[in-house]
This record gives sequence, structure tokens and C-alpha cells, in this order.
Amino acid sequence: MHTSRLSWLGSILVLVVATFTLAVGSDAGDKDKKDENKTKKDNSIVLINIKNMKYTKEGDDKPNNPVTVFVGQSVVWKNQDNMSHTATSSKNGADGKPLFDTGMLNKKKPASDPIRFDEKLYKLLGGTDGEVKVDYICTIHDDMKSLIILKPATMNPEKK
Ligand SMILES: [Cu+2]
Repeated sequence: MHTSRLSWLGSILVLVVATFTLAVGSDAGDKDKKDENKTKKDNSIVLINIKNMKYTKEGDDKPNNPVTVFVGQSVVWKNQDNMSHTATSSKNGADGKPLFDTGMLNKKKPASDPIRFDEKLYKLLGGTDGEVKVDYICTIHDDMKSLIILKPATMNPEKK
């Protein structure tokens, strides 16, 4: 009787310790998650379709409207025309190459790789602490040009 009571107490003790460990463990997990969220990169993607030789943000019914992009976001251009297009920065870097360039978008490769407008690119494009107007063109068709309004991440209402 005495032994069984002891082992019963022991079981309770083990259970309590186990529960406590679990609780502490999951708390630590939550904290890690919160820290991760705080430093998490903005992984959202802005999709710009190219149709009838015009650049139009997905969901926008007005072709060639300037598209707002926040620093940290990436842009994917998707060519829906039968002819080839590019989306190429009008501004060149120190190396003489465009600051961003989708390369040729065509039937073989209709959508660009995501181009991330990070802090570095923002500065190269002339950003200091406000919005910066980013002109880009199609290198194949002279009359194809459009505009991105690149804004600091702090101006992103969804990130506050
Ligand atoms: Cu074009």
C-alpha cells in the first residue's frame, strides 16, 4: 500500500514536470515565432501584366497606371501578348546596365523572375526617405513605358 502510494505520487510528479516542460517549450516556440515575424521580410508580390503593349497591375482596369510598390516587395511581370516584351529600368547602374531587367518575356518564358525592390535597389533608384518614381521601358518597343511609384516600407499601411 505504502509503495503504491509512493509510485502514484511519483506519477503525478512526472506528469506535472512533463506538463511544465511542455508549457515552457511552447512558450519559447511562440517567442521565436514572434521574433521571426518582426524580422520577417516582406515577401508579397505585385503582379504586372503586359497586354496589348501596355503594363497593367493585376486587378487594375486602367492600363499603364503607375503601380505603387513598397520597398521589400517583389514585382513579377507577365507577358500576355503574342510578341516579346521586357520590363527594363530606364536608369542604369554604375556598370552601365539597367538597374533591373526582366529579360525577354515571351511564349517560352511569359513571366519574369520576381524582381525584389529592396533597400539597396531603392537607393540606387534615387530613394532617400520618400517615394521615388521609377520609369521602365520595353527594350523592343520604343513606345512602351510605364511607371512604378516605389515607397519606403514604413509607408506600407499593411505593415503597421
Ligand atoms: Cu514590348
